[in-house]
Amino acid sequence: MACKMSSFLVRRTGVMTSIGVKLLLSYRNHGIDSAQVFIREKLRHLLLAPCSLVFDGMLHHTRVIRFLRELCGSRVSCVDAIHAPLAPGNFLLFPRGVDVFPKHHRILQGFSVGALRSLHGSKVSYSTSTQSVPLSRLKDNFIHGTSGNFLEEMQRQWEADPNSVDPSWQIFFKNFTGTDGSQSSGGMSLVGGQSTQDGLRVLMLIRAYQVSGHMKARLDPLNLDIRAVPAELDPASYGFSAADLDKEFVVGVETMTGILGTGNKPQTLKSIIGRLENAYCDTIGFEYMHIQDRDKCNWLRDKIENQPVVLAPARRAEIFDRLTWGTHFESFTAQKWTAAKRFGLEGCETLIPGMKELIDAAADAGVESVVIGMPHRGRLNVLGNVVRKPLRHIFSEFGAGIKPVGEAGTYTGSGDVKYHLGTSFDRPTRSGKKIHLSLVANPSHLEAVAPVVIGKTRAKQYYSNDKQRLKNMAVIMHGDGSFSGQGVVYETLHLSDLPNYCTGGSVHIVVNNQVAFTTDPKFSRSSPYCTDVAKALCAPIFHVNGDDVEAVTRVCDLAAKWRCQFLSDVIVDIVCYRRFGHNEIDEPFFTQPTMYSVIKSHPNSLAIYEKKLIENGLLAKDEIDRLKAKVMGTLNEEFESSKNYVPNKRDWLSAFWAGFKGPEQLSKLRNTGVKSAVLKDVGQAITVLPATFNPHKAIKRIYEQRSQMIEKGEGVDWATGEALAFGTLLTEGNHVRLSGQDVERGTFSHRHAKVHDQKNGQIYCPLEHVLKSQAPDFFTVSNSSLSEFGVLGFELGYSMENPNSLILWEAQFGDFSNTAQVIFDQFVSSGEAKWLRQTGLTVLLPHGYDGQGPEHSSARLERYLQMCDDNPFKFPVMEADSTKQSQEINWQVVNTTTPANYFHVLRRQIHRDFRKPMIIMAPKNLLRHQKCRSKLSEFEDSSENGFQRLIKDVGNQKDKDDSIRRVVFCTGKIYYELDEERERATAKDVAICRVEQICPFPFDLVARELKRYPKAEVVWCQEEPMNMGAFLYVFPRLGTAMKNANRGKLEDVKYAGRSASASPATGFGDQHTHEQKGLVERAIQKSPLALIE
Ligand SMILES: Cc1ncc(C[n+]2csc(CCOP(=O)(O)OP(=O)(O)O)c2C)c(N)n1
Ligand SMILES: [Mg+2]
Repeated sequence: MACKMSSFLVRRTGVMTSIGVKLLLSYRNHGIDSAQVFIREKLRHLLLAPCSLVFDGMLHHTRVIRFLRELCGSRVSCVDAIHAPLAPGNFLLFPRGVDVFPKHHRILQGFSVGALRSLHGSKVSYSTSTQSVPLSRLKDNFIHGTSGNFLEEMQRQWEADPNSVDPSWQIFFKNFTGTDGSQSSGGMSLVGGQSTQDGLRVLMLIRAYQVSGHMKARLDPLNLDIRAVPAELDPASYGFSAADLDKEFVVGVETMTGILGTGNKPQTLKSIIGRLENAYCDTIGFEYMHIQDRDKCNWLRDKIENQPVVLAPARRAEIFDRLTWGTHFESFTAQKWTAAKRFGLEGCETLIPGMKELIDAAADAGVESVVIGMPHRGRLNVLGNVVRKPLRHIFSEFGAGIKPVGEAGTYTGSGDVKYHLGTSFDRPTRSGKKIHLSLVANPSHLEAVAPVVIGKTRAKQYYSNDKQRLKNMAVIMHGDGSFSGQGVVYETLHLSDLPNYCTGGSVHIVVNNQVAFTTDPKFSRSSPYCTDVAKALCAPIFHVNGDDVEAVTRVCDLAAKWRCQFLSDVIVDIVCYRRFGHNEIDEPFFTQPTMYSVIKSHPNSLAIYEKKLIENGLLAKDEIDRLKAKVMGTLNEEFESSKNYVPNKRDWLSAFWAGFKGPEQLSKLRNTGVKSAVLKDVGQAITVLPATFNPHKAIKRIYEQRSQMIEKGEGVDWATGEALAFGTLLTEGNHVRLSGQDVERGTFSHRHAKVHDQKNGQIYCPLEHVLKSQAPDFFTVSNSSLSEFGVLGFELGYSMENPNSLILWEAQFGDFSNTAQVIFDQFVSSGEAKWLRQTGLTVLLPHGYDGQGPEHSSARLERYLQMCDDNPFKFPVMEADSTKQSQEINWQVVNTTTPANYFHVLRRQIHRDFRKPMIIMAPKNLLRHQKCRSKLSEFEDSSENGFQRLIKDVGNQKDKDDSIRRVVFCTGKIYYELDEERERATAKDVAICRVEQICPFPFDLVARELKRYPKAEVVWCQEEPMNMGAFLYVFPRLGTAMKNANRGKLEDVKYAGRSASASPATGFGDQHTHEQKGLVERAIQKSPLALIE
């Protein structure tokens, strides 16, 4: 039936509605961008036509509406109901979606034709469907009742004359009917009786499986997690009955793969449903329809909907062998060490064959090295069976926990429990390759290791020139409770596609035993799946029943392939159970009686697989027995060998670390100064912008000033000093990387490491051009995501890979670093002691009281000092360069007050044969302070230059000075305020000494200064409250130095600073000034200070 011109509104509406269907599909499947392309390509000519067009609510998405408005201006409006006739040339968008819009919008459902008729009279016409369940009565939220009618009308038109409809619809109908239109017979029965409505109904059913099939999958091995099957998976919802099962349908769609691929022949409804059930509702639940990229969805659809290959017997034997290893490792250790905590894998033994499959597949795709992070659960099993740490070594650790023998017999650290230790080995793969696996040591703090793993992976990619990110890959394991509960998971996931943090995607495996310690999932997360957080990244999620080992290996293989194909994250969620308590000594029946009564009689996955193989004749019984005997034999042999096993020196030295020293091997400090010519060259490179570049005029001025500093050799400011340190390290072959929030410009607008061309937006980074043809990323400065925990963890992991690099993380303000406290406590301050892994990670924490209130004044210096492991009461034996003291300490805390000293301390990080983390209290107001300047000569290579742990009073050079009535020790920027007050008060008899390195404490230099002023009153001055800042760290050490110098005792030390306080600083500006002035005056005042009470 041809459409009459007089019914233009319906016709147009019909066209638009039908296009709307396609648009919505496009939008749903591939996202807004794809939908916009569709609109641009397919609708533009219609939108520009001078006629009224109605979008009946498909285009409800605000971005689509905004986009249409951009395209068509004010002709587009969005209304709740039609109140007036449509003016020609106007568009009307009205919402209709059932589950998208509030209830009151529902009244709009199905009203289009009626409403339009009332407004436009007989111009509006529609035909009644002859189908048993017309589309017009379907409740689907995107096929509106009227849409079906219009679509049918258009189909009839197309049947009468294919060229009468838009070419895109010609293809659409052709695909749906399997004919080219001209041979159609009345529009209804085309292939096996298929009409457009039928086609749409089948399409909707298929889509429902793709979207929600996982809800029906048999995921829980215990069968306790009873989930309601979504109504949309019921064919009856689309009007299908048993009578339809044998009807044939063609469901090919140009842009799809799998069941919807155009290559499909006519299929009966039964066979379509069968395929869908197999693909989506068996023991794997695929969640991927949230991915907004058509190619990725198609890639997955192809793998999911086309049946998995039947495994060859050899593959089955291999899986069985691997599962036997995974299972017997646990039972063997359980039997040998009945009372030991090992956080066994029982209930998820299929993880072992799964991981091996993953690694094999990754190796086949070109991966050469895998960095692994994982929690306690199953760690020993993974170490032994996957990473291939010698079993005898693991078994030996079950004993008394032998201290390994260091090179000189002492560097053994304080150690850690066996299920936290890291290691690395080369594992042979199925295809005969070798793949390097390193398991990163981790603390008990769940998920904290995740960013460390990706940082290390990124570093490996950098050092191996792995530009495609194919050679090095991260695999991170999680528990169900921690994956959904810990925020650092989200922080880590969000680094995955950032240019300077991307690792080409990680494979995540969740050992989802459906419990967290004693807490059930319903009390530990608000989302249906523990993996839902990953949907934010558009990562595919494969839920798999942990009892089905072949399914587990299949998804692990698919995950590796996905990662290597699309270089983005992917999640495997192994739904399993925990056979015992949280650990082996725990009683699970206390809290999960129902679950554990099922678990008690539940066979393990090996028994299930063995039964299946035997019953189906898939593997011979004697083959099975042979494999089992082999595994048990090896376990017994390793156990015997473990009895006399003495571990070698720790394997902490990877190739890059060869030659680096432990504390018992004294390292020499090299000079940190730089030859004047090099300084000039680097100085030039970092202060000159290309002639054609158009910087902001303020930046131009800054760069000109920097250039002057280098040229004149004086007045070098903080940012220039820092850039000189970075630049000179680069010339010496060291990689430099600075990351953190807004570090490129610098929070305080002082660094301007990257300059933006004001005309074309191009970016120039002078430090990227210090060397001729400098390699990309050799110098990296990068703004990070707004994360501290995640990003600091990342940089830590990065820093551990190669010592010939200066890796820095800067906090926006120092106190924001407390959201990364786990990384400081568990890794940076204690990692070397626990795991013998060194790092020279350098942390810049802006600190200083300048009236900005409680949250922007203090970097919580006291916390970092509290974690220092030197003895406050012992005066150490110090050699000239104090290197031994630095080698023995766990980390360094410094608060430098001159650009030159900052330069030297940064360079010192590299110019020694060991690595130590360094926490720097970074200045704020010193960045522009006129007195906080250095001469270029102070950066030069000379015997006088180098990092000064303590800067003695600049005005007092005598070896002994009886005239000084007070010596004030302080640290940081308060020095400049004290100096100013001293000048104001003409208090020449006060000496001020700056403790630049607070930890390790410069006992020797403090004692030297104490001796220099034998009559002086000893004062510690600080701007922080008494319970904060350096005071509590310095106080006992100052006492020890006084005793050593014969200058009195601890009680003689006086204090000039703020009183103890809960909040780090006042929020009232006047109060701040009053307090600050008061403490500085007290430190300089004529009369002696009172003793501390
Ligand atoms: C950050 C953190 N909080 C608390 C704990 C204490 N804890 C250890 S294991 C555990 C349960 C972990 O549950 P899940 O992530 O599901 O792993 P599972 O033990 O079940 O394998 C808890 C709460 C911890 N280790 N780390
Ligand atoms: Mg759990």
